[in-house]
Amino acid sequence: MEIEIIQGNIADVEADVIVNAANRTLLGGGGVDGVIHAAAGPGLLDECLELRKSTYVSGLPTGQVAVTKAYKLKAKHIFHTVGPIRGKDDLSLLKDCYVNCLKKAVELGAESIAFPAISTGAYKVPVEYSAKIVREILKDFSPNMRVILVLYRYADKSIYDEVFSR
Ligand code: AR6
Repeated sequence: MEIEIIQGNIADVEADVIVNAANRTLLGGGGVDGVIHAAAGPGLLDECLELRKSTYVSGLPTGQVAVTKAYKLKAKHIFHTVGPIRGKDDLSLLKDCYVNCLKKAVELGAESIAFPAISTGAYKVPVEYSAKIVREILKDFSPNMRVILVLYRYADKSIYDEVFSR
């Protein structure tokens, strides 16, 4: 496994899988979710609406993953996952987001996957907590895959770099 930590906009990253930090409704929002929907185009919202009618009638539960096509993104799939909200949910569910995405990526034969720092924006989870969880998970993950961790803020990339250098 190859781990890359980069600063940038996740919608510009080339990878088989782009992970979206979604919300339960699957119908879009701000942050990463807004950027991914805007870059992918309207087909994505249509597919999400269909998923809500068929598979996730009461919304996507925190920690689980829903797969859609990638539309105009340079990817094969978008994985939508909902992180825990600080002060409301059990933060250990953040681990489920990453583990379930990685398992699904293996299942689909993906060779690369790009993650944002799920829950560290609107959902207020500290970036250092996120970095430690992600590092723990990736330490135990053996499949031959390129994992790209995309941080939007330079300060957040520095925190990830520091935690991964320990
Ligand atoms: N590329 C990579 N990372 C980004 C980008 C980008 N273009 N834009 C922001 N970030 P957030 P959450 C960083 O709020 O905390 C949405 O409204 C950002 O700096 O996108 O899981 C959804 O619809 C932060 O570090 O996701 C949900 O309602 C990280 O991505 C809710 O927000 C996550 O920030 C989900 O909140």
